[in-house]
Amino acid sequence: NTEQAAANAASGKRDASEYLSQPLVSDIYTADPSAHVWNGKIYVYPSHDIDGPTPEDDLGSHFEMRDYHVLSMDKIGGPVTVGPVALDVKDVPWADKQMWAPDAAYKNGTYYLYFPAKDKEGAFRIGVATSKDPMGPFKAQPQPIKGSYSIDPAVFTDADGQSYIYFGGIWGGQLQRNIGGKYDASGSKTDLKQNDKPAIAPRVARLNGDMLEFAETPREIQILDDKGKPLLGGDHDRRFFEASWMHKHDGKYYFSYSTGDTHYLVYAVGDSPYGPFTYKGRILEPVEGWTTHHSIIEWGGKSWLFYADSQLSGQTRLRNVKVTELRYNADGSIQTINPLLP
Ligand code: FUB
Repeated sequence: NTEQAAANAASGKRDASEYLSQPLVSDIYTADPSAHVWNGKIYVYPSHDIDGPTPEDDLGSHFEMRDYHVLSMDKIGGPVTVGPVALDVKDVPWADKQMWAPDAAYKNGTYYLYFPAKDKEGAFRIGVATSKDPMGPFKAQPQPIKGSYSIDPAVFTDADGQSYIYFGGIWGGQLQRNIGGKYDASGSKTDLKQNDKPAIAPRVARLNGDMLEFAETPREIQILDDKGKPLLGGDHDRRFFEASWMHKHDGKYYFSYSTGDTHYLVYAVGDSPYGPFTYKGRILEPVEGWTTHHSIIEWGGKSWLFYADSQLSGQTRLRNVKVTELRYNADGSIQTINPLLP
């Protein structure tokens, strides 16, 4: 991995030693890593980036992914196994293209893979596929989750066993075209263009006991500033763009996400899985490449941030996943990480 990064660096890119951490795998391009610890092993569910003909645009049309591979490792820093194809778009009856950021969950002997894809009408929906093996292969449900829309599902299971699905993404993720839960193909390409109104909210829904359907109509998640006011649409440094993740620390609920066009990973803290959440600060400063997308797990008595950048290729459409330690201050705030060494 380091050799490949060094080769890229030699061809005019950054030197490999300038990065805080190195790509986990270089056999395939990967992004949007959702990590989980099951049976003492770490499993990472990433997007599988491929090179395609579509030019880059603001809608992410250049992210033309068609399948998923699961990564596994016995420990952080140990060898990483790249699994075979875990799910292919051709085996998802309702999906047409763009298998974007997935997540996974486990319940009662079954692993669930949650994934967004565009349907045949060009609307993003969220599907579920199941397997008895965390590496797959997964078998997709014939239809997307009823009432689902937009992208970037993240499933969080609370201590009482109840699971919640967080999702949404503006611009190419189409959240702004689903106000009211119904897809409007003629809606804005970016956001609501209302800088002084509350920003478009990410969504959360309780999952049914079978993990295959929403148990309720998705709710809007409120992200507030330190005065209790909703973050505004014009606040691009802090407002929600995409890449929801939920984790708990010291009994508090941490909702984290990407600010997209300002390229930060940030977090907000609350007392319930539904929020409201109060914005607290940055987790990760901008990486090389337009996007990053993350997950946070505990392993070996420490917390770990999985994220992605474009170190290996130098291209936004061909990313590589990474991991680094995430540290808290005594007051529960997260220490901001710089992905590039000073
Ligand atoms: O990988 C495609 C999209 O880019 C993801 O769904 C977003 O989170 C962003 O990483």
